[in-house]
Amino acid sequence: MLSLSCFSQATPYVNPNVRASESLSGYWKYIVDPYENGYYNYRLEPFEEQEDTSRNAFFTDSKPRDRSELIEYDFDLSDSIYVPGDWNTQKEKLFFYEGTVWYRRLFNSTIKDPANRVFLSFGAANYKADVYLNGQKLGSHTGGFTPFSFEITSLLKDTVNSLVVKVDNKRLKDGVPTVNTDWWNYGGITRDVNLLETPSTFIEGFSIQLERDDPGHIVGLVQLNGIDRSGSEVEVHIPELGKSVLLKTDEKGKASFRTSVDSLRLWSVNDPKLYKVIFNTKEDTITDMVGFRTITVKGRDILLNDRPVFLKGISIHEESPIRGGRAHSKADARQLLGWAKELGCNFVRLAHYPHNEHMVRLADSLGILVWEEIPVYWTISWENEATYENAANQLQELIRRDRNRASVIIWSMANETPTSNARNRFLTDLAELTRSLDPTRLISAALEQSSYQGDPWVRTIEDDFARVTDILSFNQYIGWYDGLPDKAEKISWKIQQNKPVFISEFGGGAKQGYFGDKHTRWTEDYQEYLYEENIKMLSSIEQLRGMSPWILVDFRSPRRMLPKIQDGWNRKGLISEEGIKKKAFYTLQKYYLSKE
Ligand code: GCB
Repeated sequence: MLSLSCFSQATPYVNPNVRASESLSGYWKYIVDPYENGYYNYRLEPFEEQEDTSRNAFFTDSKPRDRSELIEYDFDLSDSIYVPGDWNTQKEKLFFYEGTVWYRRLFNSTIKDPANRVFLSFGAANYKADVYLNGQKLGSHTGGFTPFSFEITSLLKDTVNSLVVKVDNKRLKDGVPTVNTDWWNYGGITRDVNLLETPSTFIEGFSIQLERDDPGHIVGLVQLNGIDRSGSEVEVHIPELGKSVLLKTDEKGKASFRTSVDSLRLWSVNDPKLYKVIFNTKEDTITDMVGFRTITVKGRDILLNDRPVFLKGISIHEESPIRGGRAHSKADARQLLGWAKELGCNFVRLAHYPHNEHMVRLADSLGILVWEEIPVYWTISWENEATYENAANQLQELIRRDRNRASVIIWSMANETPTSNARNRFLTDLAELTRSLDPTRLISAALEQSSYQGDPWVRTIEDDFARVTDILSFNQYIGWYDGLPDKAEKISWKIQQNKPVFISEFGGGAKQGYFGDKHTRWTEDYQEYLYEENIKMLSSIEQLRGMSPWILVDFRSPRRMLPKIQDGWNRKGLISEEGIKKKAFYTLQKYYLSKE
């Protein structure tokens, strides 16, 4: 069962997917501010920390009061940009920009009941967001891929409200991720922004799922927020099952439950059954669609509802092919997961950070299993406590958002991180935190392989963190960074851990439409050959239980600048950025369709 601490973050997350909301999507005004002139005075002191805040602070959204006043910015006269969306692909001049951009949106309050509370909810903003309403700071959020909200009840005006958001996507050495990644650092308010109205005491969060060791029971908990949170009645209602459970909250506003169920249709890949679940209090109602299933590991098998499953997967970056830029919409999710389905997948690895919520909700309804991960990637500052806190916070925000998604079966802690004591401690702490928040799902990390006892032809996994994970996952690039594709048949694997093996990455680049012989790098033929040889090699690992090759679609990366071939794109996609399938797509498809 999920732990209560998952709810206890400083600000509640009010999820627009389970209650009525008003979208603030649309064109917002923006000001590019590379020197953070709207944030600091000329002595580099933050305006917001001065007693008498200057009206030149951009978040005050000021206009000259008379014809003499000096105000050196004007949102009304500035250009507009669409929210949600990254700035890089919307404005040519911002393509390579990394720094601060200020956003402003005016809105009228449409609050229905003055006794209600109002929240502002962001799906994500990359990387740091400072949020102000009517000149007052609501708070800030760090981490580019997880949702956050702020209460705005006391600041909301009946007339026009000015919402200003400072978004800064500068890469930071001690950040999560750190400065070095293989993806584009898209900046901006990249996901939906919503206004939500709740009663004065409202349902802040809930979890509901099948009990891990007893699928005859549903377990869960509810957290209320507000003045009347303690001693309140909550009804958990699943109409289709004829189930209704009445609870009373404790002094902290929490209530947990366990109730028997029979004739439940379990959520599975072939039958992704979702039940409508309704939570009612005297004042509040929220509704969600939830699937019930178990996911466990037994020896070398992964069991979905107690039955072995082979994870036919693909890795995906959160990029919208064809339109370009960060993906954020339901339509983007439909395109990406539609291709995964066509490929024959029952599994996707959402790399290398939490993707938007539409992806996991659609995976729930399509019957696709999901690996989710946080951007603990390559060379994180393992010794830095604040870096750990940041990673842990992103993980908690992800779990809080997706704990009711049946599709999500694996929380991944990290990708290709070099082993050291500090790193092992960091990851082990993250894994412990994850288990305390959610002991029902599996834990993994994309590890690295090495030679067995110095023999380059025998490969193994030597990593202390492998002791902690439920699944032994690793990336390997035989045929691309490590020899040519024909090397694969000469390699054997000596896996020493008695765990299911999952290959979280393999692959190679091809420029769509470039053909040649199978030894010519960048041709579709080379990539096809690489897939054929890798699939053969990996199939010889007796305990292989799945894979998510790298990657579904070509994606933008500043590390990939080879002219005429890469031009700023990592070409390991099975599909080009224009949506055209390469030969290797069909190689993998054939393999997946032939597998149970
Ligand atoms: C990796 C990384 C991935 C890169 C990929 C590559 O191992 O995990 O983020 O994009 O290799 O293409 O080199």
